[in-house]
Amino acid sequence: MSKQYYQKEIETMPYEQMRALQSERLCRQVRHVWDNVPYYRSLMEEKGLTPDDIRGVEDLHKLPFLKKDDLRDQYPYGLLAKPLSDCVRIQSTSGTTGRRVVAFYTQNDVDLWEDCCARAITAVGGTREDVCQVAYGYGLFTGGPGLNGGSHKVGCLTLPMSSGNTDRQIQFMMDLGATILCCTPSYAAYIGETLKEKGYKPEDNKLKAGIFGAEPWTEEMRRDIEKSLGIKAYDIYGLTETSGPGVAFECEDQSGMHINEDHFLAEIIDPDTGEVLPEGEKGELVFTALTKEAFPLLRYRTRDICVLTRGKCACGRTLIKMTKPMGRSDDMMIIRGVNVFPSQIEAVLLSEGYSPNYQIVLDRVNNTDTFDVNVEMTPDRFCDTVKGTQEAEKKLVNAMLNMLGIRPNVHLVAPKSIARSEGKAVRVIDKRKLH
Ligand code: DLL
Repeated sequence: MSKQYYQKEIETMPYEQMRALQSERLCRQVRHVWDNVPYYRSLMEEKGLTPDDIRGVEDLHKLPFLKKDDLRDQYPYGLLAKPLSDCVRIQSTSGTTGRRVVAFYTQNDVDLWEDCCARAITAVGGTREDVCQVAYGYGLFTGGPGLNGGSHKVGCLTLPMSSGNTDRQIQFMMDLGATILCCTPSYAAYIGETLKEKGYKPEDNKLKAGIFGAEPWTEEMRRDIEKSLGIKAYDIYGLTETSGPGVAFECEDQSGMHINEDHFLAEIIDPDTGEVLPEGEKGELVFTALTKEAFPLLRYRTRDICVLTRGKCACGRTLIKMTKPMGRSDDMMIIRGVNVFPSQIEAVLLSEGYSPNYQIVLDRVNNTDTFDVNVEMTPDRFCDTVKGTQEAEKKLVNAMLNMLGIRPNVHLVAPKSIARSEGKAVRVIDKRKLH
C-alpha cells in the first residue's frame, strides 16, 4: 500500500476520537460560516442560534439545512466564505444556468479534495507503480479533475483521457498498460463491450481495478464489468457541492463506501420531516463539510437516499459506511452520467411554444442509457407532414441538447395522446431498474 495516502491514523481511528475531531472542526467551521456567509448567518439567526450554541457534533441537529434551491438562489457568490482572491478554481454541475451550482475552491480545498481521491485510489490497491486512466469528463465536471489530482498524489502515471473517443481510450489503455480505470460505470461497460468487439479478451489488458461512480449502478452491472474487463470494480461517491468524487469510496471488501468523515460529517434524515434518523435507517443523506474553506456547506441535503452503518470493516477502516444511493428524494435523473431535472425539459418546451404535456422514457440498452422524450403537438405547433415533423423534432433535440448537454430522442405525438393523470403527472417512466 502507498503509505502516504493510506492515512491509517484517520481511517482506522476509534469512533470516540473521530467524534472529538469532528466536534472541534464543526465548531471552527460554524464560526467561519457565521463570520463570512451572511445568508447562512441569517438562517441561524432565524432559529435564534449563535456559534456558541454549537459545542460539538451533539448540537449539529440544531443547525438549519441548506438545500439545492438555496445554492441556486445564492448563485454565484452568495455562499462564498473566502475572498475571491483566495479562490483558485471553480467546478460546476451540469444543467441550465438556473439550476447550475458553482462551487469554489481555495488551494487548500483542492488539496484536501485530491487527498480524498488519493485515499480512494489507495483503497483499491493503487500505488506509484500504477498507470491510472482517468476517463471521467474533465472541465466543469468534478470527475476528471478530482481523480486526476488523486492519481497524481498517489504518484500513479496519470492518463488524463477525459470521456469519449473510445478507440483512443483503448489504444492508450493497451499501449501504456493502464492498471486502474476511472470512469462512470456505464462508460466502463461500454469500453468492455468495445474491447470484446475488437477481439480482445479480458486477460489481454493490464487493468486490475476500476473506480466507478457519478451515477447509480447495480451489483449485476458490477459483475458484468468485472467480467468483461477482468478487474475488480469499486464504487466512489461525491457531489459537486461537497467538492466532487471522494466523499466516500469502496475498499477491497466491496461492502459499501467509507465516508471520509474527518472532512464530511454525515447524517440521515427523514426527507419529509427533516427529523434525524438513527444509524441503520434509510433516509436522505445530509453532509456538513468540516474543512472546506471557500464553499463550506453546513447540513447540505443531498437528496440521495441511503443507509449509514458503523462498525469495523474487514479492511480495518473504521470510517462510517454508506450504501449505494438507493434513489432520490427529488425528481433529478442521472442520464449517461448527466444530472437532468424534468423542469429543464419543460422549460425548453415552453420556450419553443409547446405545452408542457410530455413524457420522458428512460431505458438501458447494452449498458447505455436511452433517453426519449414524447411531446404533444399543440394546435399552433401541429405538423401533418413527415418532413415538417422531423424538422420540428430536430429543433427540439437541439434546444434540449443545448440546455442539458446530452441528446434526447424527441418524438412529436398527436395532441391529447399522452395519458392525463388525475393526481401528479407521470412525467418520467424509468425502465432502467437501477435499484
Ligand atoms: O457525480 C461527482 C462524482 C464524479 C462522483 C465522479 C463520483 C465519480 P454531480 O454531477 O454533482 O457530482 O452529481 C452528484 O450524482 O448526488 C448522486 O445522486 C449521484 N452519484 C454520485 N456518485 C454516485 C454513485 C458527481 N457512486 C450526484 N452511485 C449525487 C450512485 C451517485 N449515484
